[in-house]
Amino acid sequence: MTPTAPLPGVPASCRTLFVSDIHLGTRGCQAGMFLDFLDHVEAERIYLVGDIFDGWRLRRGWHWPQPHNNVVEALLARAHEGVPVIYIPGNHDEVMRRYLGTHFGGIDVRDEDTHVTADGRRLLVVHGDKFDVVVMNARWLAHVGDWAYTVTLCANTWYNRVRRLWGGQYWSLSNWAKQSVKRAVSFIGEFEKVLADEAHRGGYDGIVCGHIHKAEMTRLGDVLYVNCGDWVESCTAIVEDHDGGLRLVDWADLVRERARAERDRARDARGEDRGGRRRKQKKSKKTKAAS
Ligand SMILES: [Mn+2]
Repeated sequence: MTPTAPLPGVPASCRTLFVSDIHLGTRGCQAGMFLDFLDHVEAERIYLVGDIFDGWRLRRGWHWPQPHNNVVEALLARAHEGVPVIYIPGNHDEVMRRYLGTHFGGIDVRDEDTHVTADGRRLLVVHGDKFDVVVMNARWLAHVGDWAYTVTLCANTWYNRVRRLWGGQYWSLSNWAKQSVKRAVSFIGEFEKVLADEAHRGGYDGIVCGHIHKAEMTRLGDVLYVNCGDWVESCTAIVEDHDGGLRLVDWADLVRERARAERDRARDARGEDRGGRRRKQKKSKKTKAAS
């Protein structure tokens, strides 16, 4: 697929594209924006870093307009064209976890993956929900041994499995944290730290995740913490250039800039200044100089 006109800040072609938390099937999903973004970038490899659709919501009320279908079709089309697409399920689309290790329509479903950048850095790619319980208990977990960390990680999976058996909702740590600003701020900091620690523990150069709907690219200790953000509250993605450089793309911001630039161009063409007034003075001077 050939991308449409390039946009400043976004490479028309990139080595890898990382996106997470699209939440197809919910009213908040910005499917149209995501399709527009996908139209502008050609990627050699695509990572879907979890919560691509929202199974928990779908069960309650079906909301699946045409653009949501188009997103699925666009991703399948990329896979069909030979672009490796790796799907790492999250907690909202965890039904996909039943298909770990399988391959459908050219899409690989994996629990996690190791991505090696063009400049040789090893990045662990995970959604991030399995660290919820660790994030909640980070304070006391810091004082106990490695075994407690492992047990807590396991507990998270089982806790939610049992909850589901009883017909309960997935208990969302991020939703809980969002109930107060103070809680949200400390939660985000804790989440970032726990995930960076996990990368460090595994000897990775960095970690790519999603889950908390907060795009970020920052160095924490000796590892790179990268969060894809989301396509609900914001429209963000992570792009790897051909030389291995990573960048955070804020699509909503770029679209706004594009619209502003187009308005300015149209105004310039009409001979108006940025405030919409005709540039009479300047024009007459120019004509004088020309004559
Ligand atoms: Mn999630």
